[in-house]
Amino acid sequence: MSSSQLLVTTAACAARRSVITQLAPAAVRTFASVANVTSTTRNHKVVVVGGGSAGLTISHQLLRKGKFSQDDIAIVDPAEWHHYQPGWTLVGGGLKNKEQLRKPLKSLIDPKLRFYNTELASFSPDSNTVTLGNGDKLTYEHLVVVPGIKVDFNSIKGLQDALSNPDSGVSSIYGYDTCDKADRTIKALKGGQAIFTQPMGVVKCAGAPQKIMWLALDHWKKSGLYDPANPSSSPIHITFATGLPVMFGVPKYSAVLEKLRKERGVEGLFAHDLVEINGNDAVFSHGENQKLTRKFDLMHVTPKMGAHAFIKSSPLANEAGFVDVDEETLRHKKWKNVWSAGDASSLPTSKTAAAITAQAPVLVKNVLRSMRGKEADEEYDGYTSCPLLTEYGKVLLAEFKYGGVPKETFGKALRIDQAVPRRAFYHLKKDFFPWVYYKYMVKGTWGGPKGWLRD
Ligand code: UQ1
Repeated sequence: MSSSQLLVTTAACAARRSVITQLAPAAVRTFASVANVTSTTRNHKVVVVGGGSAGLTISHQLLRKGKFSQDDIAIVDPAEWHHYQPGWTLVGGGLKNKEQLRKPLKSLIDPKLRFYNTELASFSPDSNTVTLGNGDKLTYEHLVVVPGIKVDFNSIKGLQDALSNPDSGVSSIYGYDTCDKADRTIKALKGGQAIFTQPMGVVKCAGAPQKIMWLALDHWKKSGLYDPANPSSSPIHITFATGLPVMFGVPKYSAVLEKLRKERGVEGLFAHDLVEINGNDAVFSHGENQKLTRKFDLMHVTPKMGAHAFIKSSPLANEAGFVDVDEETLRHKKWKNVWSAGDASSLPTSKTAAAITAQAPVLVKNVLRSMRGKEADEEYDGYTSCPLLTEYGKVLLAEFKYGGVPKETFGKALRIDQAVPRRAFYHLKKDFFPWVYYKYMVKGTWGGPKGWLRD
């Protein structure tokens, strides 16, 4: 997860800069340097691209190993704010205030780290160099590429306008500006059709599009506007329209959620992908070039998401635009001193902050081992998690690894089935995780299901 949107300077600007530095005659070059046009180059042992969950966690875990001096590690990120994005569902459900979930990014970075609060323009992995937006260059021994993914509000026609129109009934918990609009629109709805969407393709936290629906349903139920036992005669009707063929990607949890959907009278529109919003019409594509138009009074939209352009266009990306790393070691498949984790990586697991708790220690150990000339043999098993709110006061704690195989932290020790929604998991999600995140995780001392890290 990351609010760190590393914007690329325009190609034209970058090209102009390199022409000046490469072709200018000496006299002009002197003039250029006086005019502060020539770029500088600085060296760091590790450059971390991105100050989101993965960037902060990895940088501080590295620093805590005691092997690095002042400015050995650098973080590049243009963002002013760091957001606890898993909390935006709680904002949409009226349980948290969005301002309390963000902190100035600068305030979260240890002074021993060098912070470049600027965008990144390009990667030159053959020369161990990255170029910043202002033309300055950083060289490195190891590069950690963790800028997250882009939530593309332009991916659905009419979405931007609908979101910014305060009267539209359209919201999204996937953005700081619109997460509280979800709460306002849910509370304002007294009758009519409510639609909750999930797109086809990669999204972060694949459970969130339905978490907000379950909270809304519970609110309407408590307000007497929705009767799960008698949905057709309730003032409000609820539809979950998803690009996926099922409720959730892991069969064990999907079965439970499908049962809940049926019990609660929610219509399922599977393999339906929202492509356009036109007034109160939602247009979905499905099947082979077929379109379905539905009227709505409230709609919660999950936009499409994908790799940032500056990653997609770089040599580090795979075809889909993600940083192409080994699934177990997190090391780049081509450049041995390049690493990735989190949303920007090609790791075939669900993109969550919980996944980063398991990825970060593996990446850190492997970077340190390879710095000592040793084999990078620490392995990530694909662990990720989705604390899925099914109503106010209850969470189903999905935890799984590669292949959609459950890997439940409390299952064995407490002899419980985490697919059963529970109050204790609700408090983990609402109170414990936001607290442990800012107090320990971003500082490099929280290992997720493993608890606190000691070394
Ligand atoms: C976790 O550590 C964490 O980060 C603080 C989350 O929040 C985003 C989580 O959702 C989960 C599941 C974990 C994993 C920790 C335990 C104790 C299961």
